[in-house]
Amino acid sequence: MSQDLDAYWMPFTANRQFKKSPRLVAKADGMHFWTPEGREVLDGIAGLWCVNAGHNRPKIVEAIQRQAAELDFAPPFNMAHPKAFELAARLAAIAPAGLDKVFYTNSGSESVDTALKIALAYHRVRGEGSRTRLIGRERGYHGVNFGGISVGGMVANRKMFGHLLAGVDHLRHTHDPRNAYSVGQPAHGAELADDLERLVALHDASTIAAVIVEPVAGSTGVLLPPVGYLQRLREICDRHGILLIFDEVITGFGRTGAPFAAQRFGVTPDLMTVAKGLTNGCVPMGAVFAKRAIHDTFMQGPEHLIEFFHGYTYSGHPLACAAALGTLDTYADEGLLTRGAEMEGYFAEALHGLKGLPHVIDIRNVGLVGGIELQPLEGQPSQRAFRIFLDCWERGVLIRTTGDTIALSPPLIIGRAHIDRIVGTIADALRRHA
Ligand code: PXG
Ligand code: PLP
Repeated sequence: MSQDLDAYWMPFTANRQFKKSPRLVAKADGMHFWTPEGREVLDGIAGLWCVNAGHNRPKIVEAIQRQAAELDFAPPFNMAHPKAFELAARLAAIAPAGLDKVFYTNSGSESVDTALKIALAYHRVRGEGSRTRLIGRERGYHGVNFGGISVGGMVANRKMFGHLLAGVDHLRHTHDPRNAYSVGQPAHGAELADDLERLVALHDASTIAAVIVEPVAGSTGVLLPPVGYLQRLREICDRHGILLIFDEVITGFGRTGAPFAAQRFGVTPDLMTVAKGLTNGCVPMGAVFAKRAIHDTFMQGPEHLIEFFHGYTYSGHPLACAAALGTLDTYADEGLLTRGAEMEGYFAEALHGLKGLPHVIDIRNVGLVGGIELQPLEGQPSQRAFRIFLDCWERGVLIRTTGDTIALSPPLIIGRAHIDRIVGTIADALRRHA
């Protein structure tokens, strides 16, 4: 490797280990990456849960190229460009019923912090400014900004950064060993939603603004909502005037077999955060969907005043809007937002076929998301899964590991032969590392 790797401080990476044996990709198309040396690697994780339509899709590439030549930037404050409106209308049309207002950000982390701010400000503008508490959940991942790590539940992402936001509390996570090897949603644990009642009893509803959860927790190992859990959370929020926020940064745009997990599970939140699949990962972009009534609550007072003091230089960036429109076209042309439901059966069967292989202790799935949990190596958490990751990479399959769980989230264009190849490569790796 002749390239100088020194200056780049890499995110969420063991920098020293990586730079000793770097893994680079230089090209991508469809279901595959290629390394700079030209070695083909099958993408089992849609880049990083984001390239839902597969790589290098013509409508997206052309939209970005055209946009860059036509309008490189448009100021988003007090100004706009047509595609920002066109995209918002298209997004509202596929969103869960009622979530028809769209606020743009540049990432999932920004979407989360934006949604938390909308929740706090909403209560305040409607005269309930005492609702300042935010409730997250253990093992939640909501990005890396201060709001997101405050409501998040990953210890390593929190412990180095001081006191975080004040007044945050957490529900227990829903992972329960009784549910091991459930196909799809697990049976046990709806009652864990009652934790919210416990926090209401402790803090009083008049102090709680919102609760935020991932419908399916992705980053902490593909944890599904038990049957009835999200419904119960919705009921408790309604009873106490608490806003329910779904963080759909991973689950959005077809990942669970419906356009959004809210639709898959039949529960509609008040606010919904997205990113990743919004632009097929091609240009950074995120968004927050809000119920019309929440948006309209802000629309009071003199018309010449700003209603919500928030926004980013790159909110609704022209390149991002163009990429998102090309992405929505591609999803629509190929039925990708529901293709996960069609492939779910085959994917689930392949994944659950790994049961009984060395060190496998649980397998979880929904749509085109899978989690394969391994027994950690004694005293070396996450190392067993990392060895499987390296083994698969060397054999041309890209997977992702989090702790000792292998996470799969392939592009939604995946075919049966790709599924066989990914799962077969993992099976061989598990046998080799028995
Ligand atoms: N919320 C959720 C639910 C996410 O999964 C974010 C917010 C933050 O998005 P940004 O765009 O700021 O990264 C995420 C991101 C992994 C992994 O493999 C997951 C994410 C990001 C990087 C790695 O676990 N999710
Ligand atoms: N820091 C400074 C000094 C700025 O001027 C700005 C925006 O103008 C920001 C941070 C925020 O940047 P962004 O809008 O890209 O989030």
